[in-house]
Amino acid sequence: MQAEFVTSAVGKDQWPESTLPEVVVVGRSNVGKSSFINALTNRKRLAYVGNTPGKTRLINFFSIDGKWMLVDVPGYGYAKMSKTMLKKMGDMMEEYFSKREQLVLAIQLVDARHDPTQDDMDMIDYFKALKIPILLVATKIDKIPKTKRIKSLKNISQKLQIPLRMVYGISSTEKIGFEEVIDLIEKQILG
Ligand SMILES: Nc1nc2c(ncn2[C@@H]2O[C@H](COP(=O)(O)OP(=O)(O)O)[C@@H](O)[C@H]2O)c(=O)[nH]1
Ligand SMILES: [Mg+2]
Repeated sequence: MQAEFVTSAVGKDQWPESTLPEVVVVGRSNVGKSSFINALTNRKRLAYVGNTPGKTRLINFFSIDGKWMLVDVPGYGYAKMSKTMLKKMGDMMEEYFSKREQLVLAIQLVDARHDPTQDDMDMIDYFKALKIPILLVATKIDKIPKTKRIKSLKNISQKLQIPLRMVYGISSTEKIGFEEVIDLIEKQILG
């Protein structure tokens, strides 16, 4: 997979002038979003790992194989952010989710070890309301014993009301689960 940074944007006027299908990656701060993007694209520092949570406050666009765009938005649920900043980021993301016509898939990351948070549920409800297809990715699956992984995916599927076939477990550190995720993204892009 050939990934290339295209641009960062705050508002609509800065979104790239492209008609490629877009896949957005969302999740709570520290869920492993940057690690996921790097592992998916085989790049060490395409997205920054382990930086101050909530520091990446822009929408970042990456072109993948010249065929589609991977879109990275700020992590949510970071408690130490001011109300003003939260509102600004919320508005920025809402504008993107609701107005970007070529958005074909939302990859929602949740931590495989825990129940989804209220923020996760709100995010999912929002995508459902906008009729944006959702792929749920449970991160850090390496931290769960192999025999308990299915149970964890089933729990997430049930709590978020997403069919199990749209729930995948991945590990960015052990590079588990990425082929399946890539297959699904490609299917979704082909429509
Ligand atoms: N064990 C394990 N740790 C991970 C995995 N993905 C991310 N991490 C760790 O979780 C922390 C947050 O990761 P990061 O990618 O920066 O999360 P982000 O805030 O969502 O972008 C870092 O310490 C990562 O090394 C994973 O698949 N397995
Ligand atoms: Mg990050």
